[in-house]
Amino acid sequence: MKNLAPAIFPPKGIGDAKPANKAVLDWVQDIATLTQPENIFWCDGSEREHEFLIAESLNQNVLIELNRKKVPRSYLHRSNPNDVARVEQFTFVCTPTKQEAGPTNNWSEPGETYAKLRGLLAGAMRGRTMFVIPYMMGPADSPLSKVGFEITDSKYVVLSLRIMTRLGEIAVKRLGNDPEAEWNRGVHSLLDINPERRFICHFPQDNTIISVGSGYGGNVLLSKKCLALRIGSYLARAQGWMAEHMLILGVESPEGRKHYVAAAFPSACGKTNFAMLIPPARFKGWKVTTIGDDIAWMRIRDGRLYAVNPENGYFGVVPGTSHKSNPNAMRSIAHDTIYTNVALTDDGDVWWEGKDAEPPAHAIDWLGNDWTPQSREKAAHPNSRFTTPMRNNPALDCDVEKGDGVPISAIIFGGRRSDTVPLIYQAFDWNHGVYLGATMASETTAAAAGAVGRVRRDPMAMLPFCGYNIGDYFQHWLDVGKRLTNPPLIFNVNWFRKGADAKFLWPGFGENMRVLKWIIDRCEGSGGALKSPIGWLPSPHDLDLAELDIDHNAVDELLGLDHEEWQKEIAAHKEFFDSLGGVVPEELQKQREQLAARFEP
Ligand code: GTP
Ligand code: SPV
Ligand code: MN
Repeated sequence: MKNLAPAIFPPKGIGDAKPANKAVLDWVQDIATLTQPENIFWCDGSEREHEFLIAESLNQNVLIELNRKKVPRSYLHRSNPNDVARVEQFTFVCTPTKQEAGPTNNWSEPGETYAKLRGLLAGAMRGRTMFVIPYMMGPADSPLSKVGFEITDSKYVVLSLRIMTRLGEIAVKRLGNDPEAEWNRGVHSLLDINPERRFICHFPQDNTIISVGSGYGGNVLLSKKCLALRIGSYLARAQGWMAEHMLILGVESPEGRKHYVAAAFPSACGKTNFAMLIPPARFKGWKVTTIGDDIAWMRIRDGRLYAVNPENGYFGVVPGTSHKSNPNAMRSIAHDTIYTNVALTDDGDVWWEGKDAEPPAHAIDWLGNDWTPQSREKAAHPNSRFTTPMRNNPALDCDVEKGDGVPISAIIFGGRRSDTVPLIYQAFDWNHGVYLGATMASETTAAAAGAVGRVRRDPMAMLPFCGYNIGDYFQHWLDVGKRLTNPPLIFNVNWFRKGADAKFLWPGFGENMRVLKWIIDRCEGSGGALKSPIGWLPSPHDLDLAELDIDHNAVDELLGLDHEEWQKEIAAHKEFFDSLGGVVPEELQKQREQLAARFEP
């Protein structure tokens, strides 16, 4: 087998930041004995370490340097073509019983799974360097923050985690020397990047993740989906908080009144774009700021929900990103960014479908092949990504490091639905809102391997990320509601409804401010709405659509309820609940019956 990750040998003073905690040292020793690396590299996140790793990654073709004038300190990485997205079918939750993992997770027995994985890891790092990465999720002084260690044989993972997490000393300090302290154990090995030996396994009871056979994204940056969501959601339920697949944004009116909202949209359904929204000219004086673009950790304080973003950077979808759709993202990724699976132009710049301006006359596509505008293949993979520090975001919220988090006024659910679901509506109350989240659906995207465009139920956008029984997760949401004296209002949006011509009816992106404004109005008790069977619906004049080039019919269609479509939708809710095999809380069954009854004449 070709060695995919040849060892590197740092000079003195680099790679020797060995922590003191005995539990960590014992675990590293165990994994090293098993995987047999050439050497161990203890990461500290320093500038010197970074420079050394970049130089070695360039040497070994893990990274390609981009044109320093066009995109300073930025690099292109090409993943293996068989390894370009999360693999849900190879993702496992290994609780002691299948029932704890629940009907929506792949389950495998922990003892057998450890044995299988240890078999695959035996000798896997021979001739390679084993990196030990200490990282912290969440602001420095937050009670919600968590420490993780990731062992990996991938330099790309080290360089990416340096952007995505708070890496190094800060985590080591937070953990301290108590061998009983809570921290997450993550083991990752590329093995030979073979889909047949690709497994992403979670052991919630042990706070442990083992990922093998992939080098891509959410499969290997174990801080993200594996810790912050799957293990995170498990810990959150046990400890009384929430770990959610949500962006968090701040919105400030010209008068200086500020609200924070959190929004759960499934993968590749618009979180990063919404989190970085720039209001259109009509909304002069309004400001939108970003707390996070993918994950929210929330706790209850004084009867309200407060959220922090556990991450330190953005791992965002590249295709479609332009100065028109998302100027803040374009500015963020103009420097100090790792690009994965985009096209490389002849002058060392990056290109992708949907970028501003004309396509280059010639480029090298994400596979490394020649590409011209006449090529049938896409230049960038549909799930190509940027990895960029949140500090690059011109719209970063000033309270992003606030340990207490920011108070959440509204929670928004939303999916990618061509039909049925209106642009925006509001739940009647918390429990009804939980029902909206529990029954949301979305057309599948390139963020996960498999068919694209198939409508599937994706409760709270957590279907691939809930680390325990989904019925217990629904109950946790209901229980949190009981503890909130000042709960956020809950909404549902759909940017993706299509007209008869199969085109999006709604312009989306910055124009989503118009919907956000209505949400804020509702939070302040001012926005108008009509009571409909599915919830509070704005009428066209309740939304500020001034200076927007949109047809009246399109607006009617966007806000309309087609009773026939909703009969099918309610039947699909029932079918989904039934498919979960009796774990759905009584309250949500009742919500469904009430919804059906509201449609009766
Ligand atoms: P993950 O990182 O996978 O969790 O995705 P995400 O939810 O952050 O999605 P993102 O904002 O990256 O958007 C995914 C795709 O949807 C991109 O191609 C966007 O251009 C497109 N998109 C985002 N917002 C809108 C919108 O308001 N309208 C339309 N039509 N497309 C949008
Ligand atoms: C998602 O799929 O929701 C992502 C990308 O945010 S990944 O990190 O690959 O999971
Ligand atoms: Mn995501």
